[in-house]
Amino acid sequence: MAGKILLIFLCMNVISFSVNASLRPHACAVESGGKCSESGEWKGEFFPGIPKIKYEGPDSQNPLAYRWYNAEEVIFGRKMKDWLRFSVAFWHTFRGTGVDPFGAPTKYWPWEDGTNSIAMAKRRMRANFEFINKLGIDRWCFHDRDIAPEGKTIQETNSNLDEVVKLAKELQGDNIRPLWGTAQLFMHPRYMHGGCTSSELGVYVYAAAQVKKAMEVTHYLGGENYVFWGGREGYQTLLNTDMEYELDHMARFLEAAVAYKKKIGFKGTLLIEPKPQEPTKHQYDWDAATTTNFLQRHGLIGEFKLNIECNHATLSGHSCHHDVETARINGLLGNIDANSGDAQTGWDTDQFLTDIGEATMIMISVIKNGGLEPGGLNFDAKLRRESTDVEDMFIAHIVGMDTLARGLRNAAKLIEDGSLSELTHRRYESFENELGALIEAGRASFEMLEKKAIEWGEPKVASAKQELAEMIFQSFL
Ligand code: XUL
Ligand code: CO
Repeated sequence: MAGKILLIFLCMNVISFSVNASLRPHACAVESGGKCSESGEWKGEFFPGIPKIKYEGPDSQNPLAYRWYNAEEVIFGRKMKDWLRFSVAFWHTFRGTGVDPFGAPTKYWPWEDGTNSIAMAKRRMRANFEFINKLGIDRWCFHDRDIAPEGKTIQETNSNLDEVVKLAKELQGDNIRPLWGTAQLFMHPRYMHGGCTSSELGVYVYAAAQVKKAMEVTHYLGGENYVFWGGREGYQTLLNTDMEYELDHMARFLEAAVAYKKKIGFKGTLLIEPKPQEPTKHQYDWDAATTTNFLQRHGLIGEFKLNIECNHATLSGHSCHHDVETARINGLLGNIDANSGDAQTGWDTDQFLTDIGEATMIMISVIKNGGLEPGGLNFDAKLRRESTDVEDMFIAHIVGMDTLARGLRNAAKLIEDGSLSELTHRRYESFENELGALIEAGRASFEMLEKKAIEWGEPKVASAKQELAEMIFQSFL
């Protein structure tokens, strides 16, 4: 447990304030081969030798090609790229350093100079867009603080952010947009008790100012959604915590965000991303069901949807498919942070999803949901500490994209074939009569049901056919 708690902070690997700067190269990276000028500008490509990634089909042996993701191919009347709506997560891909609680950074990307300067932020942003363009993805996600450095005052921080965001807008061109933006309310020490659930009024106020600005820049960049992940909105011990009071504060904060969204004309969806714990011992948005209940209780249900992250779902003791389905049947499936945990570890490893079965189940839900738009599939996933080549950044995204593309193909075939849904449908067949209809209409009293029970006697109970269901499912993988 102690080990787990220790891992919590660094395994998030979200931003590199904690990186041991003395281990990192300074000014222009030594390995830059003269590509980095005195002004911090970068000459030429960040990823030389890496071509634009193309679809080559399942027989390809090329690690820098798609085997299953064929952006323009139409499945169930929609292009693959429009079903999948992939997004690169800036924090993992461009701020992840490979640190863990026992070790220093392992990744020294050639364009990094070890500083958190604005020049570095801009150079990194250029690398981000070359990366996205080479992958052929149209979307990216960011936290305010991983794209631009925090200043000494709110005004200075906001102006840093404006400067970097202005460049990002230019680099986005006509096709690339943020799938979502968000405010990072968990890294800075001021947020140690939470942001909107902090016991300190000054922190609540500061968090509001930060979210206001993050919503503005997401809107400015044409973002399609805005995410609230309450990493520290929770508690470490109930002995000093008024849970009801904190939850009410959270609801008021979210109401203010809804009002501000309307005021600035932001049309994107507001999303809440559940996670049970890490970094807190208990996070209030525990899972999809808990968050749905919170939204319901506070009258926020029409204003928010959910961003389901697979590794968060597994941390809460569910499968990813379970939480995606819980969100879907409540009409709240807004976005998926498509990643995966490790079956043997109990924390958020944020690995790229490579399990074809899991991807197929997720995509069945996505198809049933009629797609995710304006949401999508965000790769909230990182290279592991030991993967240190620049090309690994591409390979990781390619395998993640191919896994979900393969999942989409399998899910479409399964749905088209119909035998699995027929098996499911058959299980409930006994309700397809007059009495079943009365029950479903809420018109069957206990007296009426008791009469039937006496008349029918002991019911016959059919097999659930679980293994057959698994056999059918597997034949489509
Ligand atoms: C942390 C996590 C975040 C959110 C955005 O576990 O998933 O990166 O997705 O704040
Ligand atoms: Co996430």
